[in-house]
Amino acid sequence: MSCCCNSPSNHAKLNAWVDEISVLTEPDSIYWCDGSKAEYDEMVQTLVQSGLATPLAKRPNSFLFRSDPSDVARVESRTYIASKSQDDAGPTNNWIDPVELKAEMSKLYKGSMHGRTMYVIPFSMGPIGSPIAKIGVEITDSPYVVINMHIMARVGTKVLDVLGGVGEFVPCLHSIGKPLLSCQDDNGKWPSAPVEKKYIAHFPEEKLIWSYGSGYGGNALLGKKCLALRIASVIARDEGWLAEHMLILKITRESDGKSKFIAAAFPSACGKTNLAMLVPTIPGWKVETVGDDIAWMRPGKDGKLYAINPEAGFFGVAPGTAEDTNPNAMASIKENTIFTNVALTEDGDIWWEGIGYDAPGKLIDWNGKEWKQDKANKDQKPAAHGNSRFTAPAKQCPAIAPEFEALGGVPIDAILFGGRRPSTIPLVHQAKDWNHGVFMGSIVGSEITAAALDLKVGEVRRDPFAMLPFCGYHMGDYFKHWIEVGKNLPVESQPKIFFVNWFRKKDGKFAWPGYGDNSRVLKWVFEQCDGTGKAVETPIGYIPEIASFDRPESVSVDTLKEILSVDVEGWKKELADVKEKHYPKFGAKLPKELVDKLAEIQKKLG
Ligand code: SAT
Ligand code: MN
Repeated sequence: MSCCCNSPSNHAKLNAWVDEISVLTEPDSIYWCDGSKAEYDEMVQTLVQSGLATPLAKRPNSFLFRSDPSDVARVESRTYIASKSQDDAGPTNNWIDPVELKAEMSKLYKGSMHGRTMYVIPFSMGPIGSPIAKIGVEITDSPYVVINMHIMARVGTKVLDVLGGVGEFVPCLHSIGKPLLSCQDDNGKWPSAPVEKKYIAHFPEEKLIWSYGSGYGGNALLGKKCLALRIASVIARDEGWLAEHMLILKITRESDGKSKFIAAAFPSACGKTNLAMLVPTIPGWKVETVGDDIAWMRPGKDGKLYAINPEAGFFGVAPGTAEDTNPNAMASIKENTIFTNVALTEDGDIWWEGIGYDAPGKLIDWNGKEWKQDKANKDQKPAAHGNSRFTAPAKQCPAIAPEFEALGGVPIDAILFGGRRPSTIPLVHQAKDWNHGVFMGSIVGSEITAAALDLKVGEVRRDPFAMLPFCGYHMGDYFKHWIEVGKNLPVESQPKIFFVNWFRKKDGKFAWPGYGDNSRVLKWVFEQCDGTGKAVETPIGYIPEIASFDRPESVSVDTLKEILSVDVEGWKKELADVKEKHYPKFGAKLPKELVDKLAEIQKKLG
């Protein structure tokens, strides 16, 4: 196979694409990633020498990066679904005509890799060779992206072997948008483009991703939100499966060794990683982690839904992660970890707000400035950015499930939805059937606790299925797809669907302890799936029987009764809000099944 891009692959389409992009972006050289440890080490050394990475004396093979202060999170305002028809992107996505967007972005990509190496990263989302996995190839001019992709996906030569000469792959083009003039370097500064030049673009018909101008997280590690959610949700719709923003956990009753697998979706800041790595407070139960962010679920021959975690690592939020809230996460980041925008201690360790102990001495904050903790100063700026992250191999998690790499996935017994809801929504309730569960997913949201943008305190910011920024097509069609998937599963094999709420308040304080005590709710979920649970039927679904529910000592019977009862007036308001404000957004694409379900519950509430 002749190719000017020194390709190790005989895949003509891939080579032609790499050639085409190198002509457009004009890099100094092209490097095909083999995924080896030597490659990782070499790239890290280059990053250390250039001043972008700081080795951490206290954590073997671990490094700290500080990004540009303007490049610290996903940029939803610059994220686009460029489908041919605007109606296919729907009311919840930014849309630009794909022809127009390509013309605009091609201008930006022209020569954008000057003075840099263009890396070609073949990667697999999902265990290599799994029938549920998908292959992508990311082209990037960021070595930071390469090393993060090494941890977050399976990368390198093995993937090219599976791809062969004609296999399908999702092309993912990424440039940080900072070409170098001759003899220039980055001067130890994080390269990126200003926000008005950033684009995170998805072309769903072509199954193509173009990202420009950001080097950070989900903007740049294109296997994650861009491929595994936005593009995969479109592929899943076409192929009859589900690509979801869900953790996957395994819960085992140790007395008889029986296990159930649970997938769960929550909007951000609801403790998804903590739930995925939960340490139960009830004796005799064990929780293990399959995934903390994304689940791909396919109907199996036996009619059950089988899920894989398409990722190989955790890209977790650092602040708030501590030994007592998430010991498994803390153990996962002891070594071989990349930290971004956390604070640095004098002895070469990391620190962040909520790590569980005071800042030791003088720190360097995420902006690279000296910082000393001043507890008396309530306005002190945090040392670690609120969205600072760790990138750690999933295999380093002591609670990783043995099925983490199971090629066929794990059979899902239950699906949970949840949000931060100080009132109305009980600790847990179970859907009466699949479509009721889809209804629950469609109304997920968190209550605004501090006045934000255009919402008032107490209003609910809806985030259906926690997929608002991640669904690659019209959300109304997405609801419809969920209903269709359910129809194709025999009722007895369908996962049971639950709605949980760890955040109920009483007299201004959390009424439920959360964290490890959430295992008590998982136990009830387990038993409901097992046919041994004790439940009460209500207008909103099944609720645990109080007498047999495993209550923690810190929660009184009265409080438990309160958080496990139906707040009829609250629910009437909730449903009116869904009917009047939330559902109309989806127009004619809102499935009739959901309208009917809403009416049915309203009627039962009286
Ligand atoms: O930056 S990521 O998209 O990878 C993480 C997140 O925002 O949820
Ligand atoms: Mn996420």
